[in-house]
Amino acid sequence: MSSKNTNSMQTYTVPDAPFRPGDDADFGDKWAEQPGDLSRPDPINCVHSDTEEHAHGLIRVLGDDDMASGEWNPELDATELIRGLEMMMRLRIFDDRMIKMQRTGKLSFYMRSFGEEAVAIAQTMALDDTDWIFPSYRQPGAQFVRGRDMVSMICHCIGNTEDNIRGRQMPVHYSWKEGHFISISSPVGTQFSQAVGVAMASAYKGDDQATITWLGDGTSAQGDFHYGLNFASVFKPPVILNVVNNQWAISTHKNLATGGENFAARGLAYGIPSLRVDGNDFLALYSVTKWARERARAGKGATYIEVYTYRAGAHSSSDDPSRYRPGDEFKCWPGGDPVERLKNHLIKIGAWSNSKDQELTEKIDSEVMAAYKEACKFGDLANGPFPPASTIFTEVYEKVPWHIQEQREELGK
Ligand SMILES: Cc1ncc(C[n+]2csc(CCOP(=O)(O)OP(=O)(O)O)c2C)c(N)n1
Ligand SMILES: [Mg+2]
Repeated sequence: MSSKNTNSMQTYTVPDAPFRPGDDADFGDKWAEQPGDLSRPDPINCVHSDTEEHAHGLIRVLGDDDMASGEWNPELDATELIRGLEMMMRLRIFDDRMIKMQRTGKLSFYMRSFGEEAVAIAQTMALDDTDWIFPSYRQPGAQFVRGRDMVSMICHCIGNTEDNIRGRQMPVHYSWKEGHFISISSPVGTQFSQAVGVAMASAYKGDDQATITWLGDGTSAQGDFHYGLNFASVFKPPVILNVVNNQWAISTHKNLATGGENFAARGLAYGIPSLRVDGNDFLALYSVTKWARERARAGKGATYIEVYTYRAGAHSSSDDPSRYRPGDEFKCWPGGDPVERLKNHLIKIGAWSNSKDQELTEKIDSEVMAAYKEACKFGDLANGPFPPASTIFTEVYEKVPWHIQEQREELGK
């Protein structure tokens, strides 16, 4: 006997991705939203309801004509823009070298920021140098802004004897005390609550620091996201909370992470001013982060941002996106390529040229190559040396607990 009630109107909903392998991906040619569509509210006196349109629209500065306009134009001078471009180019070249190292067995695993280079670079440039950074694995670019040495970054990815965290973390789980760059944990999303907690501490101590953090669309389906937002809503600490909606969480489309219209609008329900920004637009990213930083400085609490972008590469070196999405999907993204867009803007305003670009590419190429060779002197995955096993037990606890002590003795045998 069937238990199915044939009169039932209920349907079981499982959302799908818009395009699958073999489909022609089509997101439309251009964004309907244009620079200048949205006003820039006063950051100090603004409340969440003043950002309704900003949470439902898309903040842009760089137009389809490669020119900057609108109230959100941060009016950065060309030197700063070229600095931003250079760091994005460095990150892309660095990522490509790390993938080659992974493919040749010199390191075990890697994750690129391909297509999302503007995110951490523009946003970190908009902060004060001592602000706290709680990244996910796709914001290593923040370290370039703060001046971290590439050799040290590569040594971490290899997990060799010069890895500053001695192989205790997976590759791309950078930790850098001097740069106020806090390591992510592999279980995604924990950084949101940690960031809010540190920002609450800043407010409690009355210091001038703010905290920024990022997690992905997929991760925002976890409780951690909501705990972080709720604490930020209640205690109003100086924190900038970003959801990087890059359309995918490994092979799971963002349609499975929210049933809502978008990710930005969620912040309104928490009473937090909420913005949605073109994540491939360097200038817009810089500008919204400056705005959020001004709010933090004035004691106005948290800002929540959806960074709207597309993960152009594979999730990681272990992933094969051709299994779940059209191969050329990223080329159809109306937001284009963040590096090309800033470059084209600079050329358009007469501050850059293709030959300068070529020269800089070659310079960075050789810098990355030299850093890679230098890092390998301290060991690589294929050849060692590795940090000694005894370092598993050091530098974690100030006072070693008895059970760890027992394990240490066991290893010693
Ligand atoms: C708690 C937890 N669940 C699952 C995983 C495995 N995992 C690692 S990254 C990832 C996808 C995250 O996607 P998203 O948050 O959209 O970030 P993106 O990779 O797109 O930047 C998953 C499922 C994990 N590391 N931690
Ligand atoms: Mg994602």
